[in-house]
Amino acid sequence: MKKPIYVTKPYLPPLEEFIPYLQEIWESGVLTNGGPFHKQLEEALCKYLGVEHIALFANGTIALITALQALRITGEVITTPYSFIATTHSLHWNGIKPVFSDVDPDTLNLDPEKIEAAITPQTTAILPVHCYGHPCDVDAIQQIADNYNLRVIYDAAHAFGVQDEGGSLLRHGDLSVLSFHATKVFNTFEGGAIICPDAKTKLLIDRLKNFGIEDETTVVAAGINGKMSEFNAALGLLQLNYIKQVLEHRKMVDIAYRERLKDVKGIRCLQAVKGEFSNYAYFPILVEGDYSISRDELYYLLKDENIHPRRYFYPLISEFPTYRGLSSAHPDNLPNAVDAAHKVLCLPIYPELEAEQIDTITQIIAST
Ligand code: T4K
Repeated sequence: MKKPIYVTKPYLPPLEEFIPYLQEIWESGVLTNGGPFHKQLEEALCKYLGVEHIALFANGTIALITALQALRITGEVITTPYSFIATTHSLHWNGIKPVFSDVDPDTLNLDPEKIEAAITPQTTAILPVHCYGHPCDVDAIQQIADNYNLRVIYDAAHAFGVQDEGGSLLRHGDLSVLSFHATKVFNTFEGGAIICPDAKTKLLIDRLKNFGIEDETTVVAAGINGKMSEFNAALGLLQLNYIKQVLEHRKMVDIAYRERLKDVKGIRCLQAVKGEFSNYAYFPILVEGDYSISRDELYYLLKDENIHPRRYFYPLISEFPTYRGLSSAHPDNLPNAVDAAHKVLCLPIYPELEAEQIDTITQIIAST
């Protein structure tokens, strides 16, 4: 049996480079609660991402839940069914009703033209996802939010380092939430962050992630424990030293796939994000009706060869038992999302993926 090829493989810097960080933690005895590595990682990420304020978290999901708490979001929130389940779960955990709206068939992000029809007097916010790290139509979404006095929280779990003409994509909306999970472009094993627009918001969020504690005797809010440990922060600092080469390699994989798949009938690559702005987080292809076999048949065919692409995001969030009873979850309301969920296959993409492995994957796809 050939070596398995998974959809991703976390980049791990040389182990010996992590030892000095561990020694420092051991010597200081500071393991968590905003220690020196935590502070250093915040500073380094602000610089790298080109943002002013960042609050680190134990994972992206708790960051999303806290972001909604920080803005006191209630009632209904318009969101995409075409995402990882955590997006909608973060609403559920806040007692907020998710309202699903359809995606644009080309970007697979929320279609701004559909959002307006989903607004009711109970709507308080929009929770879009920069799916696969591809930017949402941020201007159109902000326009709708301004017109209806809604807040915008971006689930930017896939969008680490993504830029647009004006700078970091993460500056848009009221808050943006990142994930640093092992499967992400930049990882701290587990981790996440909220990009905050100002120091006041960061202070509020920093308190919320630390039980609402202001000082030894003062608790100002019903916070949670969402803190990132020193271990994870140190991993982040080490990973940041390698982010440039990680992105370069991912870019090479992206280019190779596009080149090798461009003439395969029935296989459509999602439109590329402008070179210097992209993070090459995922490589989704759409298996269209004129391909020789169905998406699922191709998925199993590759699996038989020990190649493990993923059907992100199938099933849709709106199809899971927790959410399928909502009126907005009806497939007739979400035709583009339903279509994408049945066509998309995310091909393996990660820094160590070898040219030969790309050849094998694309040859199977092209010759089927
Ligand atoms: N919002 C969005 C839009 C998200 O995509 C996510 C997470 C979140 C919010 C929440 O952020 P976090 O709370 O997770 O920080 C994975 C991840 O667990 C999840 O973080 C991610 N999105 C989602 C898209 O993918 P699975 O169930 O696909 O993971 P798993 O364990 O099947 O891993 C996929 C492949 O990666 C494996 O086949 C092998 C490889 N792998 C994975 C892990 C964990 C490794 O080689 N090493 C590893 O340690 O969910």
